[in-house]
Amino acid sequence: MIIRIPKASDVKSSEITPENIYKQRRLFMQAAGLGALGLMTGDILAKAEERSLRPLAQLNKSPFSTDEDMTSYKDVTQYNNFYELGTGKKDPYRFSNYLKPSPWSITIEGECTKPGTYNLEDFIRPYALEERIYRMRCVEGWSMVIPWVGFPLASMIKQFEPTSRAKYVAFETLYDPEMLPGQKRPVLPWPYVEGLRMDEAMNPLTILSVGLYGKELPNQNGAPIRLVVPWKYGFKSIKSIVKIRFVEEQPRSTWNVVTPNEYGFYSNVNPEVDHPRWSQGRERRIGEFLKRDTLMFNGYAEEVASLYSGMDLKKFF
Ligand SMILES: Nc1nc2c(c(=O)[nH]1)N[C@H]1C(S)=C(S)[C@@H](COP(=O)(O)O)O[C@H]1N2
Ligand SMILES: [Mo]
Repeated sequence: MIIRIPKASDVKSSEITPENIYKQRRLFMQAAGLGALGLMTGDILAKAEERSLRPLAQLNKSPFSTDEDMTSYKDVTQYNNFYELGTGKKDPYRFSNYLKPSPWSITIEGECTKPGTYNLEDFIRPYALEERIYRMRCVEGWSMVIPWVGFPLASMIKQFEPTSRAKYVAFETLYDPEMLPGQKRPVLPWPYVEGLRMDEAMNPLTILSVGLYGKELPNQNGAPIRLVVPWKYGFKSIKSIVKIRFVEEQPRSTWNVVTPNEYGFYSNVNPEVDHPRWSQGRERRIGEFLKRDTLMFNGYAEEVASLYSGMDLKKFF
């Protein structure tokens, strides 16, 4: 069969319409702030069917939980920061279907006696899941109360037997521009990376989360597995983790690499150390109208202040 490829000059004016519509759509997308992702109308429609999230059975509520009012499921899952799925607050929800969190594997590397690559199910099987209702504070000045489902990072660390050289734990998000289309643009250096000092990682408040509100994690919240460190600004809680490495030196963390004068490695919530461009003294709890005071270590001082005794928190911000 012979296929005739038309030249541009062959195209009749009546056939130009679809291209005009395409251009109009593109202008609309740019106006809506979505052009940066290069995503078109069809992509939004792909959102129509959502992934069904399995309920997670037999959860005990951790005594570390706060009894404050929880942020609505809608806000927890439709007001997000996950730049791999767009920079707008609703983008991660809108574009969540790009991410396929199953099958998923995690690689454990570095200074430990049991490195290896595990599929997610095998990786989490040894741990009892529990519910942890935590305050979360974003460096941008908003906060939420989220009922996470997860297990202590410390339990996992013990399983892999880090050597005495392991002073820090480094984490990496998936790099896959098809599943995380925000990675098609150099908004941040990809993949997103984060890290904790070993004693921070071992603190009982630090968890790996695989769910929220009693169900599996929605993609926009970092499915299938993400870190949750409630006394630090939200960006430390890295999403959609594929790699965990035990290291001797302080690892890189994405926002510190991009803007070191604004974001330090520690990034503990601290109302006394302002961001260079705004105060950190107050915050808006999503769903509430009036602002409230931000608490030292996001209200978790009793549990974590001792980790930083003797450190100048203005220097190590
Ligand atoms: N990989 C990755 N992890 C990330 C981010 C991101 O852009 N990419 N954003 C961080 C920021 S700034 C915040 S406040 C929290 C938000 O988590 P949530 O959307 O589940 O509330 O995720 C953090 N983890
Ligand atoms: Mo954040």
